[in-house]
Amino acid sequence: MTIRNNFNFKHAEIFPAFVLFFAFLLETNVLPAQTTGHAGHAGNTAKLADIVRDPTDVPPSVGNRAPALVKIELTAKEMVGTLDPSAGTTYRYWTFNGKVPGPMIRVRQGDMVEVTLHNDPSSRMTHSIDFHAALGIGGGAAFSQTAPGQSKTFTFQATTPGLFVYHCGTQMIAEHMANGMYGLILVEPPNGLPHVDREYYVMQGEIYTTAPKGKEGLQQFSAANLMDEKPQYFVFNGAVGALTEQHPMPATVGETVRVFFGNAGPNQTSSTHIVGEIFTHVYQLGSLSSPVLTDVQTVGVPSGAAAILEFAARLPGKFAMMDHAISRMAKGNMAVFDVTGPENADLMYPGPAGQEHGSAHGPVISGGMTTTDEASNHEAIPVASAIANGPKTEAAANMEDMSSMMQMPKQTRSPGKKSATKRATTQKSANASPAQTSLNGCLTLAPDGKALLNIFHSTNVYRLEAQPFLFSQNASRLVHVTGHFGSVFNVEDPRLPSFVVDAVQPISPSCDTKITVAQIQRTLMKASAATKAIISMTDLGFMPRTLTVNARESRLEQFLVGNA
Ligand SMILES: [Cu+2]
Repeated sequence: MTIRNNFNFKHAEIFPAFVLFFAFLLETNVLPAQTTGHAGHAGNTAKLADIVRDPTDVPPSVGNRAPALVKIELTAKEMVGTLDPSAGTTYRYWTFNGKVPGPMIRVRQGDMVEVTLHNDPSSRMTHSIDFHAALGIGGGAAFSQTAPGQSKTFTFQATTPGLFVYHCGTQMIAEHMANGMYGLILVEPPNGLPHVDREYYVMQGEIYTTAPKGKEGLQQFSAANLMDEKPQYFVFNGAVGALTEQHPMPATVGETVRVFFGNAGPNQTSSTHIVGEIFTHVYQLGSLSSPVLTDVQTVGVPSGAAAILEFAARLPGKFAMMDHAISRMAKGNMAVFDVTGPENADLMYPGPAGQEHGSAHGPVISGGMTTTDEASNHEAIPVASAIANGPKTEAAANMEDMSSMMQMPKQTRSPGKKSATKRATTQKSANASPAQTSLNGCLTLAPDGKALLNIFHSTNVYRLEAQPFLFSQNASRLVHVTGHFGSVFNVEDPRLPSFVVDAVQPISPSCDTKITVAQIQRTLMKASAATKAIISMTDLGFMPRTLTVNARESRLEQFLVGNA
């Protein structure tokens, strides 16, 4: 049994006795620190660092061992890392052990945890650590204020099971947290958590910069945006694309998956959700002593809190996890579970029930909604609402003339960006009407992963916004979309006004395929019959690698066969 007596502690004379007492009670053993970090004291801030935390960096369960003394070493390092690879954006992060989040720490209820914080000599700032799992003023921050090149040690007892956030507790704390100084500590109950097949470590964070997202080069921290609580980036594990491109999280059909999820904030609550999955078990707010929630769609995780989220991988595909405050996707908030294995047509398949798949179902009945709503599926759609902002005569003409259905309808621009483009001056209609309209064009991909609709017979390009906007089957296709103009995102690039998508109809399998007028006609007929349909999740999936940027200059006539 080893107890190191180097506390920087006011009551150091009584503390060792206190520790010895508990060590005796708990039959304490000394264990190596169960952290995932690659400890080291040399920090090279001149080189671009990979600050992204691999989500598989999860320490093993405590199993059935007795309480022990666990020694944790952490090193505060300030380093320039990639914030958004797609835009060449970099940022000066402040980290624990060079990664965001810092190491996940896994201990047992009743363990003594001895924490040594080193502050790398290359640091500019003092740093410290505050464990939400610790009882005591500042969660340890009072004993761990560490100047560059120095080290501090303190010890706490892990009294309470649960998943807890830790973070730097040096003023201004919000800045230290926004810059990446946070992580999770899991205090497992005796015998640990129930077995699952895979465990992942994911933390959401906010980054506040002076320039909006998408700017190349080293970005400056913005204290003003931090105080306004308006982050320019919402990231998982430190950077845009960290858990989509860099470390998508694999699983196999039939496996159970557990996510140790923390929200570092420092300001916003996360509404964590996986598209196309339902959490089977949720340890809400990270509590391991409360009843477990079952069958949950979206989990609220406040800033400075955590949750344990579990699901069963039942279908193959790319399952996107994000904050369902879904505007944040455009600010980088996205993770992917890449599930492989056999299809399960009992759960979902394209097309009418039973067709090709022969899956079992009960007797066919109508219903599921009110008779009024059912009848509304078959009502004629008023002409005026089908074409936004056009005079009725023009709209009516458009409805009759199939070739002009392929023309650009008059578009509505959101106010406040008049100077942005020449096109704006050619369009008088600046009133942001939410009226439904329809567009035909070719889908391509923006550098930030958003889908763009390149309109036929026009140089206009629209950024598409939906919930979530994740094309796979529709990628790089000629498509017909219905929706309305206007979005919060056009502030990012005023040349790309947004089109909020209600439904997408593929016209042809690719932007390079020749199509016939009849094909478009059939698509439009289908579209008008399905105006009320919400965009189908079966058509969606997160597969950015399969999207290709092409045909920005596409024109319908290039693809048409015969009369246009
Ligand atoms: Cu700090």
